[in-house]
Amino acid sequence: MLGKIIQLVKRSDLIIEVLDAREPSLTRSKKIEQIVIKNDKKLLLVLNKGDLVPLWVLKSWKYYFKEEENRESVYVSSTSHLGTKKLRDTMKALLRGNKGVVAFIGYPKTGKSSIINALKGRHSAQTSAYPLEYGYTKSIQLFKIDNKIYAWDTPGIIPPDGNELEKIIRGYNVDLLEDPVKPAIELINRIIKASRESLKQAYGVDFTDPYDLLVKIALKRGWVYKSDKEPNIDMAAKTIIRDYHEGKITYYTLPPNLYRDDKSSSV
Ligand SMILES: Nc1nc2c(ncn2[C@@H]2O[C@H](COP(=O)(O)OP(=O)(O)OP(=O)(O)O)[C@@H](O)[C@H]2O)c(=O)[nH]1
Ligand SMILES: [Mg+2]
Repeated sequence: MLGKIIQLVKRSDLIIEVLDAREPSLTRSKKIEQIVIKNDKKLLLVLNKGDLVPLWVLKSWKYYFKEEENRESVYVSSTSHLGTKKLRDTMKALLRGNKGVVAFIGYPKTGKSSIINALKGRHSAQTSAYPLEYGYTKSIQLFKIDNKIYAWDTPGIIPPDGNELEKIIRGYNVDLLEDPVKPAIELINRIIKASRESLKQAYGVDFTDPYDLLVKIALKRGWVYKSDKEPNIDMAAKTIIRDYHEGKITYYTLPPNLYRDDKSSSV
């Protein structure tokens, strides 16, 4: 897989790493960033799903990336079409107004395809498909953004790594999990730390602890085993993980040292 990423980086002028604005640190791939830097390519961080995070948090992350790493970032919500003009302008500026090819990379489910769709507009169409290799079912696709900019969309190019919690935050396929309950409980605990209210709202139930939330979701939706009428916790656990990626749960994490960029007012 690394070989393919290197190939892709080499044939692009700008690399956009798409992060989940709720978990910018955990959805960053230092490995990919090193490849980009080694190949002397420009890197832009995009915090997507910005609609799930307060504006001051998005600004704090932007400020943090700039201050700590001198790295440019843009925050957007691709599904609400917020910040997409700013992103387009930043891409153009980084390409210095020249023609260029931009590669969108990132862990699964961070919203790479949604961003490209938001940028494409109605009139430009998909231009070609570039098969990764013979027999590989997924493909890296090239899209036309405008007259000068083309974009590679990459599916599942970074395998979700790390511990169980990190893996699911990084988009590991829930259907492949042997036991979805344990990581779901870890995820719930992490979300509770930031916002217990968001889970209550998302599922319309109150709960005492993560396990109780899974039980209540299962019962509310009628997911019980026929034999003993016990709640199907596995199904509730998978649902929470899926909902998390589909952008139904709002919460945030903050940069290592809370950076508040009160001065900046532009979105
Ligand atoms: N709330 C919210 N949800 C979003 C946003 N962008 C994407 N999503 C949702 O996140 C999920 C994944 O989006 P995709 O665009 O398919 O993500 P991807 O990175 O292309 O995923 P892979 O191709 O599987 O790697 C979908 O359910 C989207 O609707 C956003 O800005 N806000
Ligand atoms: Mg995609």
